[in-house]
Amino acid sequence: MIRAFEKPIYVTRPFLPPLAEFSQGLEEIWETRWLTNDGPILRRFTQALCNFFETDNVCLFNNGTLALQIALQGMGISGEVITTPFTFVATTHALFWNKIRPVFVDIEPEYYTLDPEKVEAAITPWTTAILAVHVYGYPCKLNVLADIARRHNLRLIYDAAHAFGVRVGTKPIGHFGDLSMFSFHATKSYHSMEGGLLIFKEAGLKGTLDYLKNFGFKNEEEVVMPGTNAKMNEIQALMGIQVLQYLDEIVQKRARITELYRQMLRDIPGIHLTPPSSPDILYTHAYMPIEINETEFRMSRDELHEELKKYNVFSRKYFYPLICDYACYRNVSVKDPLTIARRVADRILTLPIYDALELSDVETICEIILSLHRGRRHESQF
Ligand code: T4K
Repeated sequence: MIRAFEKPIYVTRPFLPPLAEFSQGLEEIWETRWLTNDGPILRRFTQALCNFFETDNVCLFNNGTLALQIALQGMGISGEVITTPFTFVATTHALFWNKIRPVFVDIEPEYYTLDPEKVEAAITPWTTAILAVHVYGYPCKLNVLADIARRHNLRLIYDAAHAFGVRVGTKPIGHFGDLSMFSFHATKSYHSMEGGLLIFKEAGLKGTLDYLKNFGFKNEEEVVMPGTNAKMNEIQALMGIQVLQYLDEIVQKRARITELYRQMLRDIPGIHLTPPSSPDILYTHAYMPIEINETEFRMSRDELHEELKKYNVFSRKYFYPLICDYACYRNVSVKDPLTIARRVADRILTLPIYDALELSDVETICEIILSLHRGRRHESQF
C-alpha cells in the first residue's frame, strides 16, 4: 500500500536563488530607488542575455504573452497565420489581439510540434507567417519549416516559451526562424517570476519593439507609435540574472528526473514516452509528458489524473483541450481534421518535474502509476 504524499507535489515549483543573494540584490534597488523603466539591473540582464544568445538582437518584456503580441505587431504580420492548436492558449491569443486569423493544422506524433506537410498544404494567398511552438521545449522541424517559409516568402516565428537554454548543434534555439519568444514565467524551468524575451534576426526590429513596449515614446515629447506598457521591472530582472547563474544546475537535476521517469515508466503497458532526443540537441527538460493509451493501461488519462490527486500528486493535462475547442475560438473554421493533435490532447499528461523534486519522490510517483495499472489489470481478471 503506497501512502499519499504529506505535502502536495505540483507539476512544477519555481527554482529560487538563496534568499541572502536575492536580498543583496534588493539592497541595490533600495539604494538606487530605480524600480522600472530601463533600469540598471534590466540593462545588465539584457547584456547577460546578449552573451547567452550570442546576439545583440534581444528585447525583454514583462511577460511572454505581451512579447509575442508585440512581436507580431512590430513585424507587421496580418491576414492568416498557420499555427498549432496543441499549445498554451496565449499563442493564439497573441494572434487574436493583432486581428490575425489563426489557421490550425496538425502536429507530428513524435514530439507534438507542427507537421510541416500540413503547414504547406494550408498556405493561401492570405498567409503571411508560420507561428510554430517548440512545445515542452522539443525543437520543431527547423530545417523543413525554414525551407517552406523561404519558398513561400513567409515569416517564421517560434513560440519558444518552453525552450530557454535549448541548443541545436552549436546554436541556441533562438537563432532559428525570424524571431523567437521565450517565457520567463515562474512555472518555467528558467524564470524571472514573470517575463518574456524576444530574439530576432533583423536588427532594425529592435527600435520598434522598444517603442511598442514603452507607449511609443521616443523622448519626453515625442510618441512615434501607439505602444503599450510591457516593460520588465527591476525585481524581475534581478531574479532573471540570479536564476541564470544556476541554469546548468537546474537542467542537470531535471535531466536526472527525466531519466528516472523514463527508466521506471518505459515498460508499463499503455504508457508512451517521447523518443529520446537526438545527440545534437541540448534539451532542458521543461516538462515530463506521457501519453496514456486507455486500452493498454486499463485506465484513461482523465482517471489517472484524478487518481494521482488522491496521492497528493497534481499532474496537469498540458495541453488539453486543443485551442480550437475553447469557447472563444470555436467559431474559427478548421479545415485540417487535426487527427494527431486530437489523439494526443486526449491522452497527454504532464508529470511533476522541477529541480527540488527528490528522486525518491519520482520513484514513488512511478510506483503509484504502476500500482494503479496493476490494480486495474487485477480487477479485469475477475
Ligand atoms: N506560449 C506558450 C507555449 C506557453 O506555455 C505560455 C505560458 C505562453 C506562451 C505565455 O507566456 P507568459 O505570458 O505566461 O510568460 C502556466 C503559466 O501561467 C504559463 O506561463 C504557462 N505558459 C502555462 C503552460 O502554465 P497555469 O495556469 O497552468 O499555471 P498554475 O498557476 O496553475 O501553476 C502550475 C503549478 O505551478 C501550480 O500548481 C503550482 C506551481 N506554482 C505556480 C506558480 C505561479 C508554484 O509553485 N509557484 C508559482 O508561483 O499556467
